[in-house]
Amino acid sequence: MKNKFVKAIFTIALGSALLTSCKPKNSSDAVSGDAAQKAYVAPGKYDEFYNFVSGGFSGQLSVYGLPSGRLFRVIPVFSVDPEKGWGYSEETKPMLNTSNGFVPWDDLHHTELSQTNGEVDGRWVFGNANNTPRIARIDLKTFKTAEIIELPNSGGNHSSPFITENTEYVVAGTRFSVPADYDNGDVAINTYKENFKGHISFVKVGKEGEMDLAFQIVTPGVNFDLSHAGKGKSHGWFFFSCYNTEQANTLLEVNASQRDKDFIMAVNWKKAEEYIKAGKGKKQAVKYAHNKWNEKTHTATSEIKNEVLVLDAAALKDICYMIPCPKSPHGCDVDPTGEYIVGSGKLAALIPVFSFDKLMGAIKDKKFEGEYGGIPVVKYEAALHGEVQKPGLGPLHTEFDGRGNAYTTFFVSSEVVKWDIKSLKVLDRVPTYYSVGHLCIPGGDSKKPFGKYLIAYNKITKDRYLPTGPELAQSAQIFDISGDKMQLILDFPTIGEPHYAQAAPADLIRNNGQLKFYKIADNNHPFVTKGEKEAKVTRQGNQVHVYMTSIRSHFAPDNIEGIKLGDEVYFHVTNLEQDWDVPHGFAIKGADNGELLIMPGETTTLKWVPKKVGMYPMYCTDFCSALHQEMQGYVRVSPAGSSVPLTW
Ligand code: K7E
Ligand code: RUQ
Ligand code: CUA
Repeated sequence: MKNKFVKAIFTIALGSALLTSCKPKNSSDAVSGDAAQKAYVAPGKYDEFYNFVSGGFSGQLSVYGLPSGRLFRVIPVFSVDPEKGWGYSEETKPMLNTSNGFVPWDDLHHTELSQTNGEVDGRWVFGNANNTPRIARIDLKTFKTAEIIELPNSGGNHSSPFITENTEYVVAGTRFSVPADYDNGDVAINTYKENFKGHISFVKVGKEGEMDLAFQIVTPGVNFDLSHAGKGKSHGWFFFSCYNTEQANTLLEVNASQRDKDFIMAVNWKKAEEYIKAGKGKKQAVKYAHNKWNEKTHTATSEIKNEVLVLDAAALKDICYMIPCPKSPHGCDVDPTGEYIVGSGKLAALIPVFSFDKLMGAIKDKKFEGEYGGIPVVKYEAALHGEVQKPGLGPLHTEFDGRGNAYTTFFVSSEVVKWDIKSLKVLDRVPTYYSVGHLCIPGGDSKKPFGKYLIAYNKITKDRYLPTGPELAQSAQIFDISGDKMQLILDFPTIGEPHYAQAAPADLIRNNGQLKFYKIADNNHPFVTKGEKEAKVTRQGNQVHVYMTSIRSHFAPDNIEGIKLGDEVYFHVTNLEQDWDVPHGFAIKGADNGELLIMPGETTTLKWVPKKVGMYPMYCTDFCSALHQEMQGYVRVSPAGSSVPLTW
């Protein structure tokens, strides 16, 4: 009865929200008074915060300023990017290697800044690849993707990449239950209950940020949706929202949401670490890629690993516990004190808030209501701090301001709701335009939020900008949350489809030892050319290596003859500039590997296999000086077997 009723309400609400949200909600008076001034950053002035925004199905990560909403940079991560030659240059191609070969696209949902003592520290930002499960680490000294690790036994790496309070681990949970890679995946889909499993990955992060897949925990088949680490008193625990605990293999609403409650799974990872140390992990044969960027040689390497250690949650009994959580929980967020765990049932009409202390008591006193696939299920009331009643429709994600308030997004009723964590009273609500997914408060999932701004990342744009045909940019909105009432101060368009985003004070990132250019003396690239006089062209069989330099405003060499059909030509271009902000580009007619963008002091390689005899112009693609247009040259391609000598 109750089930049907909630479902009916949800269906009606969803239906009407989709209809009404298409109408402009008097958008013109949404911004008022001093709002414009609050978002205004005068020309030549810097923003207060860096905002690292996931690019969704663009596979990239973009960097904005807050509160201006200005876009500074798109960092290529999981998708090729012709603008920067990412995935096109020979040096970067290995970064996109996987156990499935070269994968030039993915879907990046969540960004997570590294932390020290539970506070954002500005060293790295992590991102997840949802489709071909991977985690990337971006180095904030260079704003470049430094490392990508693939995750075996996973499908839809959604509950990822969330971190522990000293960045000990970056943690990921598989969204799809799948047969483990070490079992045979060639099974009937309707054997889901027997053969499909959940896996959580613990990726150890070293001093320099280097990642290593330390171990995995296998669970019965559930879909892990989102997660967050405990902090402070709950440091040592990790919390995952789980849906489809019916273990259905088709997720039509009737199937996946039959149960009144799904779960939040609490994981005692300190205990899991002890079990690993005690040799309780089982070695399983799997294949996954581990790709690293080497800052010394400016080349990437990709290694395929063959093994992972797996702990069995059901066999060990005391590393995982299920907490019932109303209908299809999505967001799973832990407040700055580490005491409160907020679950957000997408189909629920309330928000349950769990207490870490009560959960620990319930586990100690064995207040269980049974098992789920061998994992103890804690009684709902025994772990519950309380419920936020009638907060809105379709709760998704919650962040915190560090002043005792929580802010939750509501997709269906299209609003952000502010509530008091202790009393669970709703304090304020503002509409979003339209249908908000994630939100971000700088430091909002850490121990120390900077609760001045809140950014809502909306799924639907409709009438907010000048129309651009059937497809519109996604829309973000900035709210000032420094007062009692939230105030909308700015809309700004975003790239791809943002999900989660994080932000950090600008000075933290600016003062982290950011690099301005590479010292040419330190360039150890195997094909570096350290001065124009050393520029040359060499041939080994049909491989031609061009040791090329670029400096304002010419290439050396700039006229090459003796290339023959059937040759593979490698242009190794070294940018000799030793000045901030003077990249050169390189392109040649007909090249199917795009272009290069070479930073000062760097060497980058374009592979080109000419397909036709003829004259091929090449030029610099980045406007670099008054004589940029003069930065050009020719390559002559002769028939195979021609006697034209190699000259330059
Ligand atoms: Cu809510 Cu992929 Cu984080 Cu998007 S998920 S909204
Ligand atoms: S040129 S400044 Cu092609 Cu008109 Cu660009
Ligand atoms: Cu170098 Cu333009």
